[in-house]
Amino acid sequence: MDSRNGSVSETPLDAEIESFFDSAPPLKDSAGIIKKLKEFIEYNSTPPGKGSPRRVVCVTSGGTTVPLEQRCVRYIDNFSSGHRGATSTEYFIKAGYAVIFLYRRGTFQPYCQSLPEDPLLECFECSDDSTIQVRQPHTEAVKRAVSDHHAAIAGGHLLKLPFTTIFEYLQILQSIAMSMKDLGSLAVFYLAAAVSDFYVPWKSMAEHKIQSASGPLDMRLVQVPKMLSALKKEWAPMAFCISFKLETDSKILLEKAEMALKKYRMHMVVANELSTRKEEVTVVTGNEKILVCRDKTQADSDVEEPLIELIVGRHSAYVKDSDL
Ligand code: 9Z3
Repeated sequence: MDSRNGSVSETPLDAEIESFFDSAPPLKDSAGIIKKLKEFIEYNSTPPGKGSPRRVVCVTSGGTTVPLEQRCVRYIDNFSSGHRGATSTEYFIKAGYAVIFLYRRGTFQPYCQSLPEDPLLECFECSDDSTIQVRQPHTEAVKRAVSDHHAAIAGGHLLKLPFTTIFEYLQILQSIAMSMKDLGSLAVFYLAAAVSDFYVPWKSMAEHKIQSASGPLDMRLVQVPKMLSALKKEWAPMAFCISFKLETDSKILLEKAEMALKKYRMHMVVANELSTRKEEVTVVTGNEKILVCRDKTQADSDVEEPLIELIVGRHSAYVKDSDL
């Protein structure tokens, strides 16, 4: 029996997923996260002023870590700066969506693109009377970042939830999906986070720092169960789902993306190659492959703007179809 949703597990996949969650370390402040999600979704389902319910998108961003020790000193990481997720979040909000931003701690944040790498130390200075002020070249960028970010949070358009490990990521994703279930087709998943394929189960993980004196390290990683199937089948079956496929070998990229589309019954798979990911992506759907490019005539353009425009259009058609 799955204690989380009361359903009986029949397939091996369900059993794998159940065992992943059962053996994961307990999520810190799980009740607090669920409360925040409930309030955010309730607020956006009946926004003030008798507006119609807002569409809600869960944007995942950044890479998950796989701890090698329970008192973690070492871990395996997945590459992702968080740029795709943070930028896409801004465009979704601009298009009227409420965004649940599930992000890796320390990665790019929405509205902070124009800030320098170390904003606190580079943007601010102490004046003679000890007040803190923004340094001249950064004034506009800081104003924009702070006001847009605060407006998104205060207006109930943005909820930010951080993760570090694969355990935290999947536990929070499950809570988000289950809280979004009742939104039906108004719910969207935009899964840009780079998620580990392999992990060390908590129970077989060394408690203390692994000692190098014992010679070469021999360690068994097991496969992370395919949560996209659970998301589609059980957690939020009516949601519009977009996953990402990342490869470094362009020859296999589209084939792998098509496989993912079919296997996990995604509505769209965004295929990208590591070295060109900021220039172009190919959106794979059931019957199309759509190349989406950054407008190269504009220096500060990005590929996320046309990508989110395409997704919003397709999602609108999906919502309309589901209403019939
Ligand atoms: C992506 O492919 C993202 O577009 C990037 C964005 C991580 C490349 P950045 O954060 O880069 O802007 O630096 N995300 C998904 C990567 C992934 O792990 N996909 C899995 C796979 O390819 C499926 S969930 O097998």
